[in-house]
This record gives sequence, C-alpha cells and structure tokens, in this order.
Amino acid sequence: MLKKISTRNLITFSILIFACASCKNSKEKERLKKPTKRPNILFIMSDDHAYQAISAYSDKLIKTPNIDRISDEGILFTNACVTNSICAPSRATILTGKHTHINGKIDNRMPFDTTQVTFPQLFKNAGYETAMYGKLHFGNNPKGVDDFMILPGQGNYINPKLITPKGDTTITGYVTDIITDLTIHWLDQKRDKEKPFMMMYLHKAPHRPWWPSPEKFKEFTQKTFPEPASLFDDYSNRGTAAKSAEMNLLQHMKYGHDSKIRPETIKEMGKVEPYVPPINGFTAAYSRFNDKQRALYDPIIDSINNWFKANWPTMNDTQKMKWKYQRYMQDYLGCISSVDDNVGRVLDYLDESGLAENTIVIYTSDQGFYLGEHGWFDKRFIYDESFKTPLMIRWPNEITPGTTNDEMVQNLDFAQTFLEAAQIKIPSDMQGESLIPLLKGNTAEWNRKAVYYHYYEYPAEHMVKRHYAIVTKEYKLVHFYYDVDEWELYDRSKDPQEMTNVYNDPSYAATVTELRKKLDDLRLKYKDSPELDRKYIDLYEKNK
Ligand code: SGN
Ligand code: CA
Repeated sequence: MLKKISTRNLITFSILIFACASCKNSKEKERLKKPTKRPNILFIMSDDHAYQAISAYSDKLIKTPNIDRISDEGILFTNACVTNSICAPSRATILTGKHTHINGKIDNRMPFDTTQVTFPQLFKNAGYETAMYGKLHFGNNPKGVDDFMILPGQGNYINPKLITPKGDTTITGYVTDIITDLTIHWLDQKRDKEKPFMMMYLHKAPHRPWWPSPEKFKEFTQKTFPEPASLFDDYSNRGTAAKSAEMNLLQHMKYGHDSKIRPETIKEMGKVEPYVPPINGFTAAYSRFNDKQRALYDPIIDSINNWFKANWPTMNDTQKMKWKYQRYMQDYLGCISSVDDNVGRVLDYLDESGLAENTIVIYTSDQGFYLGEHGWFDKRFIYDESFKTPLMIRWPNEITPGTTNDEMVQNLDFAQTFLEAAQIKIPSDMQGESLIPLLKGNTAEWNRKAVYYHYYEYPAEHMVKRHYAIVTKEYKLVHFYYDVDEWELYDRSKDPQEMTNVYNDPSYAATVTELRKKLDDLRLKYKDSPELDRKYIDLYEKNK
C-alpha cells in the first residue's frame, strides 16, 4: 500500500522543488548573461602534404615534432580522406561542405561560383572575426573574411606576391615564414579581440616545385631517405589508368623545374636520357631570387649540377630512378621541415598569449601525395597515398589528448564540424557529417561505413583518368570512365599497397555485386549521376 504523504512532507517537498527550479533558473540566467565562450578556430592547411611525411603517422622520412603536438594533445585521424584529390576542388569542398559535383569546382580550371554559401561567411555573420592568409588557389576576393592576404593562384616560394583588400604587395623572403609572420601579426595585432576568431592559415608548401628555404636546402641535400616498397611498380596488375598516367619520377619528373638542374647544365651535356619535355620552371623560380638569396642557394645548386654532369651519363635506369627519388625527397621534406617549424611558432604564440585553451587547432592538407609509391609524385588517383589526407585536431578540455580514430572521415565534414563547435546553425544542404561525436569520444554515434570519391581533371597535366569510387574500410571499388570503361577492386587489408586489382577474380564476385549496388546508392545519396558526368565532360571541353 502506498504510504500517505503527510501535509508537512508535502510542504517540504514543494519547497525543495521550488528551490531547485529557482536555483536552475538563476544558473540559467547567469549562463545567458555570460554566454559560454565560443571557441576560436585556427585552421591550418598545407598544400600536398602527404601523411607519410608527418611523424605522428610515420617517422620513416621525417620528424615533425610541432605538427605532432596537435595530435599528441588532441586527436589523430588515420583514415581521413578527400572527395576529389586535387587542390581547388578540395578547397571548394572544405568551404562549402559539399561534393565537387554539387559546388561545381570539379577541377582546378572551372570557376568557383562565389554566390555559394561558404562556412567563413556563416562564422562572420555569427559574430566571429574571420581571416584567410596564404594559399586559396582561386579568386582574389574570398567571401566571408574580414581580412585576407592570399597568394595569387599557386603562389611563389621566394619573394611571394600577395593579394590583400588594399591591393597587391610583394614581400621579400621565404613563403612559409612570411605566411606565418602575417598570421601571428593578425592574431596579435590586427583582429578585433572582443570577438572569437576563425583564422585560415594556409601554406603553399610543400607544393611543387619544392623550393626549401636556403637553410633547409643546405641541411636536406645532405640526407638520404628510405625508398618506398613500390618505387619500381610496373603497374602490371592494373588497368590502363595507372599505366598511362604521367607522374612517374623517372619518366616525367622535370630535370630543371623539379631536380634543380640548370638549363645551362643540360645544354652543356647535350643529351640527357630519358628525355623529359622541359619547362622553364627552374628559371622562372630562380629569376625571382635577389643576389643575397642566390649567394645562399648557388653553392648547393652547383654541387648538385656538378654531380649530375659527372655521373648521369653512365647511370642505368634503376640508379637514375633512385637519384631522382632522393632529390625529390630532399626538397619536398626540406619544405615540410619549415612548415613544421612555423606551425611550432604559431602554437607557441597561442600558448604565450593565453589563447590556446579556447582555440581549436586543426592541421590538414588539401590532399595527400605520392612520395615515390607506385613510382609516382603528384596526387589525383584514389590510391591511398593521395586519397587519404592528414588530419589532427586539438581542442583543450573537449578532446582527450592522444586519441586516435580510424573512422572514414572526409574534408566534406570540416564545415559542419567547425559550425557545430561554434554553435552556429548548419545549413541543411551541406553533405558531410559533423565530427564532434568523434572528437568527444562518442564513436557509437558515428554510422558512416563508406565514402564517395570523384576525380575529373582529364585530359590534363599528369593524365590521370576520370574516376569515381566507393571506399569502405575493407575495399575500394573504382570506375574509370570517359575514354575507358574499366573497374578496379582492391582488398585493402590483404593488399594495403594496392598492387593487385581483384575485380575479375571470381572469389570477389559477390563483393563486386554488393559494392556496385552500394556505389549506386551513394551516387544517389550525394546527387551524382551519369547525366552530371556528361554535363561536366561537356563543360570541360568547352572550357579548354
Ligand atoms: C601544377 C603542377 C602540377 C600539379 C598541379 C595541381 N605543375 O600545375 O604538378 O599537379 O599544379 O596541383 S607545375 O609544373 O606548375 O609545378 S594543385 O595542388 O594545385 O592541385
Ligand atoms: Ca594541393
């Protein structure tokens, strides 16, 4: 039988409820009076930074202690990837939270439709102070930022020109140092400190043609690096796409532009084999240097050239490939070492200024990159090294330091993640998922099992054929189209280097059927279609 509540007890109970409600009310009022401090966002992105060249992922090639701090003190994503592995499309996806067939920036050539909503605009409208410094790649007037200093197009390593709201300016020095100086100056002096900030700090490095600073050039040309297992891949177990691509170190990397062989050296030698069609890239970069800079670079360039002249003619193809790989790594990793030092400067600034505590720091790249895997440089293909991209996030008090996560997250998810972190409403037509549950360790809330990929820029430099694909943790199913109709399937756990296409292997027949159905479903989900493929081919041909 229920015990009768006495009148006295009832009164005490009511008083308690009332007291509790009013205490909640006053707490609520206090919270409203003093709104929770919205976090600052520092979005750091490099250009073409392979995860293989970050020691948080692997320290075989280089130590990056400063970049590693972000994941040591936050979260490291080991399966982060892009939707279209090339620069401007990746940036457009990050800004809009949409696949490139929806935002229209399917390749580096198509114009970006600036009437679209981008996440910086939403931050600005919500009262954030916003800025973009460094490489955007397209346009000269980014929307939604209170301030900008951006490199025109690809930008230059030495004495770069910058576009600013007040006109163009050229600054003497090394681009990675300059972008960092300007970023720290904005954080420290230029921004409105009454507001939270969203800063996009975007490096040009380590994009081709890989000019390290003079100090790093000196240091890194003394080093030798381990070769990847697939450096001599002959593409025999795959279709025509890998065979016909033009990004092989031996066959396609330029002697001058990339390996820093002077045009005069080539002329003196008369014949340099294998023949690689030259471009005037060496001269274009070198002609920007002032006398002081030349004096620093010249002795190193001379010693590379003298060695080349003396040894190249008697070397076999294997030796040549190995030499080109070392030259490539010396310059590429030299550029990264500067990025790492400069990221360290910014992190130190956040600590010293007391900003670190309430600032989310993200480190990523616009895509991955081949560091000799499959004999390649560049990106574009869906094979892991360029499909995956580094991603680490630090958010004090919210992310448990040292967390690792292997879910399939994409650059498509960034905008929604940042908006949710800043408590800004997310537009319903964005196509990603907020990563906040993963950042907070609520992995059970994450349901994505597969991602969609679509690359378009063909025919073009490096000749990587158009392809779209579905990728799960277990498999990668790819359809190359346009001037071929070829399918590839990779078993990611059995063949992590993606050396053997098992699409026609009868033991994978059921997997193929299942994944083709799932790929169709993904294309529907993200509103991609054969009609859109056709539309973009026609537009591409018109825009030649
Ligand atoms: C330049 C490079 C290419 C590179 C594209 C796209 N050539 O054209 O090697 O693939 O940029 O890179 S270079 O001769 O100019 O160095 S992206 O990162 O901007 O997409
Ligand atoms: Ca890039």
